[in-house]
Amino acid sequence: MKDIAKRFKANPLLSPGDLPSSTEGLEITCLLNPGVFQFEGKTWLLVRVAERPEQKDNIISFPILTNTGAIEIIEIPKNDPDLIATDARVINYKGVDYLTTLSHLRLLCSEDGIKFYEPENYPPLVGEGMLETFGIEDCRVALIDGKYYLTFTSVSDNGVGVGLRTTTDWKIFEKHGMILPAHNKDCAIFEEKINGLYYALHRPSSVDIGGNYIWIASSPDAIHWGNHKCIIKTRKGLWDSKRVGAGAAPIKTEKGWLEIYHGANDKHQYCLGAFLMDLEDPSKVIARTEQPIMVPSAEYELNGFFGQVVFTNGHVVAPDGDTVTIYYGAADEFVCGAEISIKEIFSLLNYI
Ligand code: MAN
Repeated sequence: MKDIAKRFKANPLLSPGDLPSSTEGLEITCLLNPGVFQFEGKTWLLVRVAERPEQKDNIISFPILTNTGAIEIIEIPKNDPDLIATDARVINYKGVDYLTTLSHLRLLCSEDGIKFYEPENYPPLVGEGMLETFGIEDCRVALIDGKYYLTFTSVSDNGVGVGLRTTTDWKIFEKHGMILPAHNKDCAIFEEKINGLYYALHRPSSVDIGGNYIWIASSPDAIHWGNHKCIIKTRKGLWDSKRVGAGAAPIKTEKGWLEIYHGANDKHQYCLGAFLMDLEDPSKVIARTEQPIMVPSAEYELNGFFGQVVFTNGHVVAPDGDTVTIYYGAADEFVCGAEISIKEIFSLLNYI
């Protein structure tokens, strides 16, 4: 196994204590999984900010949004026989699933790609309406013809689906609602049309037959998606045996569209790998890495809110066309950075 990610010395770049919480009575538990883009000469992160009240002994408490956008706190005694709390991220109470934190998305920018700060007058993006009462998460940002397309996970007791908002100035957003209904997440739109159509990777989950696989779809307008095809499956016995999901928008290279994706095994260890799609018909996968290209190994990746996780949904490709700076969530708690060489990824791809 070869880990080819050169982690930033300054990691973690962002920790929960670095930002103020959005609301009195809540604290930031995790800063993770940023969408990434360039805007006005700077590198920007659209960071997932996961919050909950300070935890008291013997009680699990977490916020949810009401229909009108107000925050309601739910408190459940830990010894309640109707509570199943075995995963730090989700609980089940009286047969209903809840998240243990409520996420919104916050904009940060940087001149050097390492030190990030919150600029003034850029509002956070928060969940709205019945399909986002448990928040919005893990945004991918695609820039197409001067417009930014934000695809993120919308969570509520109805399920987990993909929401879309668009913007040109990061101040005014057009809301397009849920473009891919539950259960679906990890949606990354290609940053260029192919033969006149928009393309996107996405990750529906099929619980009984099938699994957590990566699919591709096309669309005339980036809102209505069809022509779905399953292109990447989990692999028994490997690091991506349990679930796979796309990272950020595929990178256009001479050899094809290169996608860095995450895979998890049944122990919930999240690693990164890569696959390559045909330039003219991206529903054809032409190569895939057998082994992961990045494995949780640094202290901040092994230990945190949910340990053993590296998860990326945002990157910047350097003008040299080779260096990809990925920004990633470590242990579901910190935002980190690392450089990966495209040439090195290519040397690890197995052609199919
Ligand atoms: C999974 C994890 C969580 C996330 C939920 C809802 O349980 O990825 O981090 O909050 O799904 O998307």
